Amino acid sequence: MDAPLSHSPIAAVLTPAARGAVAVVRVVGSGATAACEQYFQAASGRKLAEFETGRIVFGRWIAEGRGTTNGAGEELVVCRRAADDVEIHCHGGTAATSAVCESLASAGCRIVSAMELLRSLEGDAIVVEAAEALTKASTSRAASILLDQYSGALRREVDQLRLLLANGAMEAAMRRIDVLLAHSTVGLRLTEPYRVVLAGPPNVGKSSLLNALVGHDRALVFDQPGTTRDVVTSHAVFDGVAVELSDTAGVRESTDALEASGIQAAAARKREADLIVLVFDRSAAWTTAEVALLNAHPQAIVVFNKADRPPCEKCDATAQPRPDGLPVSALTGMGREQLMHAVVRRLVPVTIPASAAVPFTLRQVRLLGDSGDAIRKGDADQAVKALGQL
Ligand SMILES: Nc1nc2c(ncn2[C@@H]2O[C@H](COP(=O)(O)OP(=O)(O)OP(=O)(O)O)[C@@H](O)[C@H]2O)c(=O)[nH]1
Ligand SMILES: [Mg+2]
Repeated sequence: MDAPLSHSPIAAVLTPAARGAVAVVRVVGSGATAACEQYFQAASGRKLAEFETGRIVFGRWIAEGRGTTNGAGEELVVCRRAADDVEIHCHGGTAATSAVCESLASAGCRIVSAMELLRSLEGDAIVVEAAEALTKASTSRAASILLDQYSGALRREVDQLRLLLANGAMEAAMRRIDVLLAHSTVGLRLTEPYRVVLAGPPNVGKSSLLNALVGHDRALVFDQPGTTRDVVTSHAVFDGVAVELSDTAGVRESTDALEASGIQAAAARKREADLIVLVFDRSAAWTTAEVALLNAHPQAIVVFNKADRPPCEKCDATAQPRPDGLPVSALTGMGREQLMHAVVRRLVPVTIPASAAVPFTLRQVRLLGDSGDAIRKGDADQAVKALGQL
């Protein structure tokens, strides 16, 4: 009979299932080295177990099994990190890793996901969550904050909180939980971009502005209103913050069915947005249509594009004056940086100090919230219990 699964070594591909020069498979647990030895032949002819740990060993992976010495097999390097903890560095892509994993499965290893492997080795749930989040971080700012949590910033803060509660310092603990929850507004968005929608009347330069912000011609620009019909998205990084920018159809009454459907798609995108940037043309008349758009989106950042042209001073056709807005020119790039900063200030109002503790999963936020609720009720035991689950 096979050994129980929990006693088998476990193996996982650590690198993503994508194109890459090198992929890494890790094998851990009692019998890991023996399992690798069934397929790995060191170029020197020595057995893997004879090399000291930490040594990088070049050789071949002979999928047919021990004893095949005809020079076939995948060239790779293997490193024993510890007695029964082996890393196999093979060619990237999926073919080589699949072949290695098939061999390892035949040798009795249980093949698991990279996160499962980490979970089975790492006792600290925050470290596991940070490792997983790190694989999804798309900016160095996000990666740096998550690396701090991986290295223990949040764990140390949780330990401090437990100490404070044990000493009856309920108010101090509450203040620190409030800081953590404020930081979580940033933490929860480290692995997905903020959704920013460029909206406004037709022909004001929304598509031009999208192109200026992302630095290449992503959206079609034309000197006639009603050019953009579908929602056009592009990704960018503003001050280290990942944003998904959506350019939308200009809003106006339209009898054209296609344009009307584009305007509907724009409305749907605006409803899902974290932030709307309302774009107007500084050189065009300010009418009731512009006022209606402005009133429909009171939280929007207002931008007056085409600021390279003389402003339209005497052509306003409504009693409601133009609001304050950021003058920009998609044509010359004027105001571009200021717009990016304004967007980031709005999306990320909290500044995270270096090495600060930042909760970054809903689980963490829920448990911190539970702990805070218990403190407010004067229940220190319950507060500690919630923190204990972190
Ligand atoms: N002078 C000047 N012209 C601009 C600027 N931005 C856009 N334009 C011009 O304005 C016209 C419309 O630009 P688009 O970017 O297509 O405008 P839009 O708001 O996306 O238009 P729709 O998709 O029809 O709603 C084009 O002729 C652009 O070259 C600007 O900052 N300055
Ligand atoms: Mg457009």
